[in-house]
Amino acid sequence: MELLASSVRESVSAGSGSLSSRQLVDIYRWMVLSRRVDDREILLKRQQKIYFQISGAGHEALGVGAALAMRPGYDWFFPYYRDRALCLALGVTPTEMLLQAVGAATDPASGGRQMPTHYGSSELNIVSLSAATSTQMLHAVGCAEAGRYFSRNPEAAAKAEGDYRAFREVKFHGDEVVYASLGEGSTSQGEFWEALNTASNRKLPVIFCVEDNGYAISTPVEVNTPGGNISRLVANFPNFYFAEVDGTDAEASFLAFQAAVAHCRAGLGPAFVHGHCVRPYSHAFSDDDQLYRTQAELEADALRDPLVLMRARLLREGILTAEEIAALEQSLDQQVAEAAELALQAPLPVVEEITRHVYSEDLDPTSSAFATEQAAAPGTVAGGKAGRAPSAEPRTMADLINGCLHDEMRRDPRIVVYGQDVADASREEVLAEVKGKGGVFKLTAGLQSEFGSERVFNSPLAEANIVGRAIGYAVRGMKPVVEIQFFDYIWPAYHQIHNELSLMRWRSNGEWACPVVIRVPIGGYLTGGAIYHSQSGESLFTHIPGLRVVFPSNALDANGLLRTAIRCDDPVLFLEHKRLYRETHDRAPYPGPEFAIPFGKARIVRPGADLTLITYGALVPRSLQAAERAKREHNIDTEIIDLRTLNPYDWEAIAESVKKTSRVIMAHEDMLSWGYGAEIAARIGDELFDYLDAPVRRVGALDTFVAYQPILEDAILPQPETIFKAIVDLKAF
Ligand SMILES: Cc1ncc(C[n+]2csc(CCOP(=O)(O)OP(=O)(O)O)c2C)c(N)n1
Ligand SMILES: [Mg+2]
Repeated sequence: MELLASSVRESVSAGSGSLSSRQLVDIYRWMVLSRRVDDREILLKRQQKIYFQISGAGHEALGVGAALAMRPGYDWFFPYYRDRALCLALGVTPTEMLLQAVGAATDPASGGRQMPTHYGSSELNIVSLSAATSTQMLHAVGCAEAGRYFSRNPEAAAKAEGDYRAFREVKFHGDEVVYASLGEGSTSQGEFWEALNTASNRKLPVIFCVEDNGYAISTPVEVNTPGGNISRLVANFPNFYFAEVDGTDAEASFLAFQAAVAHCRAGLGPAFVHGHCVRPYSHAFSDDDQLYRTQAELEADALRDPLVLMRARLLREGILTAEEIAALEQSLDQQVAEAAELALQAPLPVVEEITRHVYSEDLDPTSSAFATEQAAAPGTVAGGKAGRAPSAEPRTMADLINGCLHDEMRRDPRIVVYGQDVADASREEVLAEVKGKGGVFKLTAGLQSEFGSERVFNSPLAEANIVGRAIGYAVRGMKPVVEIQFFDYIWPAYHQIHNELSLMRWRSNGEWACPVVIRVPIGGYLTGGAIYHSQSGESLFTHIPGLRVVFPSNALDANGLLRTAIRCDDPVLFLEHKRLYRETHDRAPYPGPEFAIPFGKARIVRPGADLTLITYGALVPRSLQAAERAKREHNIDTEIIDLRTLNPYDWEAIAESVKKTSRVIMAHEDMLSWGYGAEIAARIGDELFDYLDAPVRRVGALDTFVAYQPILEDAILPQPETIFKAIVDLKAF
């Protein structure tokens, strides 16, 4: 079967125009195979041997047409759940599909973690897909950017020891194309438009395929698409090749994809293939389309079933007889029945393995490999703009982050930096006259000037675009170190962070990973920052398995932790407190280009015997002030633990201190209720109860947003006074 597909692929991709009889038979074979796998799954679902079913019925002609115009393992694929025929024709076997349906341990796409039709194959370049509609559009864009980057900078693909590169396989081809598909309903998602934006602007070789079956579950096309036709809406995007085809006609579909591929391979820009197809089955097994579609409409659709149409053509043109078609279909039935038998006998996943691949098993950021704090000699090596001449002068957190970015970019050609306003200037020519911006907080200043616009550039003003593309870059082995301009505006990217970035490794059972670094200025105490420039909210991210969350409180820690974040193999949210960027008290000399701090190692900021105060970020200096006052005025000796990383966090340091002091305050800037401290307090209560002489206390902001007027801001956010009172109070308990 696979051999036949490749023979079709080779002869038709030579640009021969219409298809031969043999090729049409092969296409019919793929289409029927796809439908038969669906029908088998439906049977298994009725028998309660599988747990979910969604079919690719009606989309087969479009999928086979696309697959035959492209090359598996060479081109890249971001399909969606209707793409069964596409994936079969690319080389996923019916057995592999059914292994996923039964949730087998040997399901190669997810090891029993994902629903059926959530494909993924590193061999075929099919990137693990989620159930979220449209997120993959942005991954496809980043993937195309990475392919272009590697083909222009092949030396960047070289394996390197000592960081994530040792574990990321890189393959690329100068003329590769990237396929990304979705339903017409899903084109309503912003991510679809954000992807068109960047693919168009950067002339990327992405083929966007809209599989338009007229419905999004029960919602008809005109509700999602003004005017009812997506082709009309996208027609003005520059650099695109556009095709609108009858997606029930395999030959027309194939020819559209062939032209789209030619446009993309030639480097002319992206392509948009809009295929009109049908949905002969309900949305999914659990849906009943007779509740919202008339009988007449269903009957009209049945006449456009791509299998019916192709069968009629084969008969009409005398390519196959009815008996030959029956024999072919019977052999496919047999093949699928055997595949189902194999799947039903396959071993099931073992419960003990379920936490595997939440994080990298190859590179542990808590390990001693990242403990180079002692080895590095402060002040001996200059870091980027922060100190071109070697100097032991203390520098701010902003300087040491900037210096780390410079040094890491010099060391690792796979790093790209992008985000809103991070470039010195998008119009490079102006840099002859002006200094350049380099970020609203200047954290990325000078990076574009040193490393060029291919590695450091501005993104559109769209946060999901920034993170979604980073996922696509990273699955190719690149290291995007992106910036979200303000934590307050991270929310459009939360879907990508929660459902894609942090999940990629686990949901693909370790097959795919996207170790991205997201740098985010966070926090208040700005005097006038108000609601939309003062937010905290780290616990919403520490609650996501798969994501590392870092929150340094001083310049030196920021430098060493950012280096670990960049070199490690997990996605990292790197939170930078805006108020600490340029403080004088937390400055440090540049520690050199190999200075790294492992994750999960707290720092004892102030040793003490009476009480433990656990904190991080901007509350570290405030806690220190409070502790000094408590010592002065009440002779209370407070031990302050700066967690530095929130996931993982240093439980050993907490436990050791609590066992010593028996009194604990957990203090953070974020709102008190459901905050990060709730988890730590609960765990202390649970595991260290016997050592406690008093209840665990928490200090946090009022349960409200930060107001503009400084009197209100001061009252809302925890102050040194608040912490001081908590210390005195708890000691007296
Ligand atoms: C972000 C998101 N919202 C909602 C859903 C639930 N959902 C799954 S499929 C679907 C309809 C998709 O319709 P369309 O894009 O036209 O694709 P089709 O199923 O018709 O091929 C919806 C609403 C989802 N999976 N993801
Ligand atoms: Mg649809």
